[in-house]
Amino acid sequence: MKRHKTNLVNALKQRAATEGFVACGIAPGQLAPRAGERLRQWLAEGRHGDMLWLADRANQRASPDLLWPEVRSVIMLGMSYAPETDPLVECRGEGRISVYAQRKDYHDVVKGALKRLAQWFVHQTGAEVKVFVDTAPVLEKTLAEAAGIGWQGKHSNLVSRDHGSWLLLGAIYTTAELEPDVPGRDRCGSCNACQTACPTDAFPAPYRVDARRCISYLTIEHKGSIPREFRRAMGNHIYGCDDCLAVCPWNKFAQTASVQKALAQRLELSQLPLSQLLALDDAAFRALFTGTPIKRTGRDRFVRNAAIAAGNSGDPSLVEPLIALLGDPSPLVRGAAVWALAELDQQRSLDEKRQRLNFESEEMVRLEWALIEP
Ligand code: B12
Ligand code: SF4
Ligand code: SF4
Repeated sequence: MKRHKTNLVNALKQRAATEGFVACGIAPGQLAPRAGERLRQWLAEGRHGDMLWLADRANQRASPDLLWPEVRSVIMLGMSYAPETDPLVECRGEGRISVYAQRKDYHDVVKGALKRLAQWFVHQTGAEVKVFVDTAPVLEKTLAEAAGIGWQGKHSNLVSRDHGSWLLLGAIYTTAELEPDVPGRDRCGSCNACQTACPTDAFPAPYRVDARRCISYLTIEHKGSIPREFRRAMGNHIYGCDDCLAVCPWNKFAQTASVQKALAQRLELSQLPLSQLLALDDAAFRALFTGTPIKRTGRDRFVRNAAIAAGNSGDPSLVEPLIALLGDPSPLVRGAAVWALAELDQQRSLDEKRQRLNFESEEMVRLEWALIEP
């Protein structure tokens, strides 16, 4: 029987590779209580910010069997998205979009592959399965470590010896009883490159990211205006951030050849001029980002981010596009444009304030104007 199961797991791993997964491991259906305790502590400290959905189903997130009592094993999978260009190269006048977002939405790609693999597995075993990518109450990184495909690095993401920090994760929960792999061993050692690289000091203590300080959260998840204390530190990040991932020394083993065609990088998205992004209306936004994860954030939040990056650009040619945004229908965009214009050209912003403040009805934007002083 054991031999039969070993053959099954070997066949599963081979099949996973044909579906484009470069990593596959088995975790038990029950996580050690420590994971849940740490998750609850993280939530109690408010580190999830406005992502209330993380707290809503925290009990189910803490361990697979609390989400699905019949689960016996978790098949954890990783797909490579190793970048073709150096994500740390900054170009004046351009916006930086994180590596995972410069391609087709991984939720669709990974989910499709997971479903095909799960179907094959059901056919082989008759077991029940459920597949998850990202959005369900599942501690994917902790499970991936438990399944031996890597370890949670100090930046909290899963690091693999073969693919560095460039793996996207997915999970198949199953009622089948499979032998778990040996959990991944922490190989960060004395390295703290990711902590030093973080522009907003989002994890002064290793392994514990404060989402409220993370540029990824601020540019993608956060719906309000970007808190002032983080605006300059955002630099030209306009959608997500890879700084902590990109400096990880384990990336030297990652190969772009491991990236699936379906996840191929759209290189044109790695060098978009801010002047073009500031001018996007809804239709142009949707046309440019269709099929990518960026589309879900919506035009207003995206242009808000681009305006902040313009304020940080030192590029005087962006003054006019920012002035055009002072009359934008979205208060989120107007507010960001007020700040950015003042960063680029104090005198023009004072002139605009004199003309516009009396006509501004939105409290949030009035506050931005109020902070512009000679
Ligand atoms: C919420 C979320 C975010 C939030 C919060 C990030 C975070 N660190 O949790 C925000 C919006 C900031 C975010 C950003 C990013 N995300 Co995200 N995100 C998630 C999501 C949906 C849930 C993560 C979660 O459960 N967080 C809760 C906290 C408590 O979990 P945790 O950080 O793992 O906490 C553990 C450790 O802190 C540990 N711990 C606590 N104290 C201590 C102490 C010691 C000593 C040790 C050893 C451990 C330890 O225990 C905790 C519980 O296990 C997952 C998908 C999923 N369902 O898992 C994707 C996911 C983690 N994100 C992913 C990605 C790619 C990113 C970004 C790189 C995107 C980008 N380029 O902008 C950034 C990276 C930022 C970063 N450094 O984390 C990938 C990561 C893949 C990987 N290789 O790990 C995931 C798995 C999505 C996927 N399916 O691939 N994300
Ligand atoms: S994604 Fe960027 S802001 Fe967030 S923790 Fe990593 S380096 Fe810091
Ligand atoms: S950069 Fe260094 S500390 Fe951070 S995850 Fe990679 S190896 Fe670990």
